[in-house]
Amino acid sequence: RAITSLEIGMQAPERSAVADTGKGGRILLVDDRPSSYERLATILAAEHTIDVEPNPTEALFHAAEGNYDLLIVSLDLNNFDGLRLCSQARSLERTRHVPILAIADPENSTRLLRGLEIGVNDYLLRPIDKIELLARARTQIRRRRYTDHLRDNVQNSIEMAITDALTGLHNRRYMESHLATLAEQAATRGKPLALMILDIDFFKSINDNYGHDAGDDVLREFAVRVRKSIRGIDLACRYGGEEFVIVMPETDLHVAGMVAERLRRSIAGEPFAIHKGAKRIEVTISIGLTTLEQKGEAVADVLKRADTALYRAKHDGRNRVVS
Ligand code: GH3
Ligand code: MG
Ligand code: MG
Ligand code: MG
Repeated sequence: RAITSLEIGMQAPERSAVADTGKGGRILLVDDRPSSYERLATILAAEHTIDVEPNPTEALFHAAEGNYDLLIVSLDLNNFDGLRLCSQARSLERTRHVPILAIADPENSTRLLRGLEIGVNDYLLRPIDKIELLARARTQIRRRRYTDHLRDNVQNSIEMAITDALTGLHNRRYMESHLATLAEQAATRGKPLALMILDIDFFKSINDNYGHDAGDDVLREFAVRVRKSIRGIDLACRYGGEEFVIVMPETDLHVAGMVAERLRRSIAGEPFAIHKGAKRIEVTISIGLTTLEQKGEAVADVLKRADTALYRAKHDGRNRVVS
């Protein structure tokens, strides 16, 4: 399910981004005619930092590495094809969002039209007017910064929407939206999938004895230890207050059992430090473990089975793994 902008609380751009003058940008000027680039660079240097690169292949490399706000590309190069650079810059992930301002002689206007089709953002015809060049460069740089700012906002908001704020693990919503996909992948690839529910034992009494903040410290430290015991492809989430779920692709019951046991020991074996107070707290967890049993099994059933196993782990005395 897609996350809507309303849900992720997208914010209006900050005033500073809107009021940006577009000055102080980093511009890469691609031009191999000294008479041309010397003049352009002199004009632009009044407001920006300019690098000049005559070779489009080199330019593409610099553009991908150099964090430029704007590419200015001459389409009447002596020795190269500037259009090709424009189209390559548009298709590369690293340069896709860098605006391009093309420059051409009027007799090359068909190349300019091609450029616009390829994704050039704006153009200027020679002879270049100083004021116009500066104005168009500023406009592109301003827009570039503004869209970067929006993109960062969206990324942060998505991050927040799928992350548990206390522990930094994924949240329940994210896990639920991905579990079905992981189960489907496991089924089509004929691979096992393990899932465990972990619940901290007598967590209420940790809160009661040491305070809610100490309880929060324990949850954070618990998440740190969980992260240490799982692989990159495993999915760990905070499922509820002091309940966590770990989904392990390509893992059978035997291996998952060893992971669960190792994790249980890593919790019980090392008392937890809390912020306030020198005392370290003994913590144990109970784990209910299961695997995807057949193709197309509903993930709710898998979760239910893990929960039943967890219930038995609690009932049998806690600080144990049951599958
Ligand atoms: P059991 O061994 O049966 O799991 O006992 P328990 O005390 O862990 O279980 P119970 O479900 O009774 O208590 C869970 C407690 O977790 C109750 C709730 O106040 C606390 N809790 C839930 N979320 C948070 C949180 O974010 N921070 C803190 N400090 N406590 C939380
Ligand atoms: Mg409980
Ligand atoms: Mg508990
Ligand atoms: Mg619980």
